Amino acid sequence: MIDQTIEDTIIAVSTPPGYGGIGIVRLSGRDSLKIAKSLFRPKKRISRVPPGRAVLGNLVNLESNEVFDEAYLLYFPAPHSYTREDVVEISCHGSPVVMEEAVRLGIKAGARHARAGEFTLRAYLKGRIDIIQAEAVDDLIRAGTVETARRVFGQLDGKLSKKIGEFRAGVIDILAQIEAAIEFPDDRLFVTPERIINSLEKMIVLMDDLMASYDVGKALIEGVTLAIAGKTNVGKSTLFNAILEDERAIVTPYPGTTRDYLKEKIKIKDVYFNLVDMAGLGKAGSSVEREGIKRGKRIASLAEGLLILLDASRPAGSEDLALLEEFRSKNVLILFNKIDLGRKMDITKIKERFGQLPSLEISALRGTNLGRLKKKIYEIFSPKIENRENVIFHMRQKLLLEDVLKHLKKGRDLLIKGHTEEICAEEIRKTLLFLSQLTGEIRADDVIESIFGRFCVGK
Ligand SMILES: Nc1nc2c(ncn2[C@@H]2O[C@H](COP(=O)(O)OP(=O)(O)O)[C@@H](O)[C@H]2O)c(=O)[nH]1
Ligand SMILES: [Mg+2]
Repeated sequence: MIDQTIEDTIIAVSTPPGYGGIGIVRLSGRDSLKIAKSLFRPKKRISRVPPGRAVLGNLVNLESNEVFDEAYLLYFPAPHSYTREDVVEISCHGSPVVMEEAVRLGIKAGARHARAGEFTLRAYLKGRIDIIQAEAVDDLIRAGTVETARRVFGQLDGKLSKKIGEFRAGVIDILAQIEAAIEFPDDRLFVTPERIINSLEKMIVLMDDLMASYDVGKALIEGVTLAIAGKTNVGKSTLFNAILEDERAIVTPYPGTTRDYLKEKIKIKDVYFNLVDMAGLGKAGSSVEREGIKRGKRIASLAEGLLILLDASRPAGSEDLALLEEFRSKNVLILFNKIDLGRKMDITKIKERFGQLPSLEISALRGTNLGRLKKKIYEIFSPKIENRENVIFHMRQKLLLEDVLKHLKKGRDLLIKGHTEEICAEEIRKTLLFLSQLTGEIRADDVIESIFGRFCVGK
């Protein structure tokens, strides 16, 4: 399917849908220029279209000889283009009808409408970029912060691919060492099992670290999920609204008002947080409430961070303490709410008992300490990029790295247990397959479809 259609010349609007100052219609494939000429007429007579230079002209329906816009045409001959094929970009006014008419005329002249992500797919199929870089194209377009964009661009630029290439070279080097050990058993001095184990160990540490970066990558792309947990009526919905600066959740003095959960994105500095308000995690009054609590517990256990809210105007109850106990090993910030009503809770005692957990006193209703709260949220829960050189952003990448690691570790363990180098080499060789899938050197069409299917048309 993919191979059958790569010979077609494709066309699509590459700017987002809707009205804009300018809009771009893009063509790729061997007939791009010929087809473009069937709907574009240069203002000045030219013998040939110069590569990479804007040519001013008109968009015209040649059959009726009607001009419908003024436009620039840019021609990028293969292989110096986004797709490595002949590419033409026509910049006209950002009018949906004008652009659609240009696409219609292009199709009439022999082009085919491009599918989602097909321009980038061709860049991959023609070998200009690998799959990791292709994934990064879409991530870059969707990046929510400049920090994320900067990281993603590094991947688009080939940083992660280079790292994977180094891993592969490392694996091949280890395999070569093993071969040497097998072939020249007398030269044990140089290639001892210990030395091979050592090389494997180093590699495992580096890969483990890269795999662990998925948490950071996911947080950068999707935002950090922060759930507000606490028993009913402690002020969760009030706090949710106060942080959002919006009356998003319903607040009433009656316990059990919030039964389902609400999720909203907020940005603190350069990080997105997905804030979740939910039902109180305490005793349920009704079956609806019980379901809400069940969901709430699941959300709380899946969230990257928890704001555990306590009503400090009342003494701590067993439900409060149970909640703190249940989630104390998670990334938690304890919030003592309703301090405007005075402190009846033994805050010092709770702080002592859960000493490792950070806490803050607030009034969600009055807005007391909300600025400090946001600062703390950022400090505690923002993704810890530190000085990581590479971050992975996709589950696909993580799963393949997991496969690689599994076989590396197995190979190492076999040697440790005293098995032969041959058996160890067999395990290690298996990692090469997964490394090739990671960069897309080995093509899997279902993977390709799922990656490029996420793209927009025209990219
Ligand atoms: N005095 C005071 N009342 C608050 C504060 N936060 C929430 N409340 C009140 O507590 C009640 C329950 O609040 P709500 O946000 O619905 O609690 P939830 O059940 O945890 O979502 C409402 O009457 C709120 O106005 C606060 O900081 N101070
Ligand atoms: Mg509520």
